Amino acid sequence: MPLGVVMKGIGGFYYIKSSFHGIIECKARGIFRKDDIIPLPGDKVSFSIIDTNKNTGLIEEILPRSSELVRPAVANVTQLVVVVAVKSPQPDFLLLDKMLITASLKNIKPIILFNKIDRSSGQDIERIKKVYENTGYDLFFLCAKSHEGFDDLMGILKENITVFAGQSGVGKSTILNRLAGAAVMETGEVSDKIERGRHTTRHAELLELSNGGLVVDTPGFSSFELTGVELNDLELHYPEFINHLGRCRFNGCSHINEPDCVVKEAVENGDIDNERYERFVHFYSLLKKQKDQRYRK
Ligand SMILES: Nc1nc2c(ncn2[C@@H]2O[C@H](COP(=O)(O)OP(=O)(O)O)[C@@H](O)[C@H]2O)c(=O)[nH]1
Ligand SMILES: [Mg+2]
Ligand SMILES: [Zn+2]
Repeated sequence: MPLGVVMKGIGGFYYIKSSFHGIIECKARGIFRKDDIIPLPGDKVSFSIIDTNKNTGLIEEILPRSSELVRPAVANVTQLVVVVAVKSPQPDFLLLDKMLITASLKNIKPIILFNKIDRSSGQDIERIKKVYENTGYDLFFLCAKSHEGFDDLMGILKENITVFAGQSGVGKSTILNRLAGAAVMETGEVSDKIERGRHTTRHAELLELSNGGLVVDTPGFSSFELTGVELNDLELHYPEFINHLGRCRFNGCSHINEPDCVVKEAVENGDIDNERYERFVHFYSLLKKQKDQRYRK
């Protein structure tokens, strides 16, 4: 039976791309609905052909997923590129760190892409570099308006399903249009888009690049909650903490108030960036509050 990838789903129809048959319009077997499984963009599926002339078929089976994102709803995502504008809109570093943690939680490789470097002084960029260069994340600095830096970015997208996420207006759609070599995504200033956005519902859709990489644009969001992270696991989602873990004086050290804490020492001597650590403390307190509330009920 042929295999393919769900590129998008609209109104009960799924568009499957397969190397042999091209794009096939499929319905899903009723059995999926019964099991409460809906094919998602990114799903690898087996399908049968119903009509070769009309290119229609039926999804027979959804293969096991390596990851599942909820916002946007996409399966088998391998990379999350968090796009941050160095200026306009002002970077939201809490949002950035939340997204990095979420990717790690879902077994997806996080990548940070700082865009609009033409809008900022070298000093601002140096400050951002200082905070993130020791984290172990892959960093990209880009001006979506020029051609610089796109070859490297294109290279890492090959053989991956990559979601581009970030605040509205940071340049996600501009970057994807440049990568695709065509204006496939709607771009523009935030104010125009809010107007237009009212009339359109958007579904996640996979876009295929010339090197075979699959990418997904997401509309920006104003809020993004940290969900599903266990309080005691938060430290594991900070790559720059990993080498220090297990070496604090206390077993199960939260790295907040305990004495002889190796993580805090690393912050003091600059191995771990102070801003990153402060946001860790912020998330830790939030998760702790949520946990305490759950127990009180
Ligand atoms: N100066 C500058 N403007 C950019 C850059 N990238 C995108 N923009 C502009 O920022 C605005 C928002 O871009 P858009 O791609 O729609 O952002 P999205 O909401 O993240 O998809 C548009 O007016 C773009 O032309 C860049 O690197 N430099
Ligand atoms: Mg956009
Ligand atoms: Zn500690």
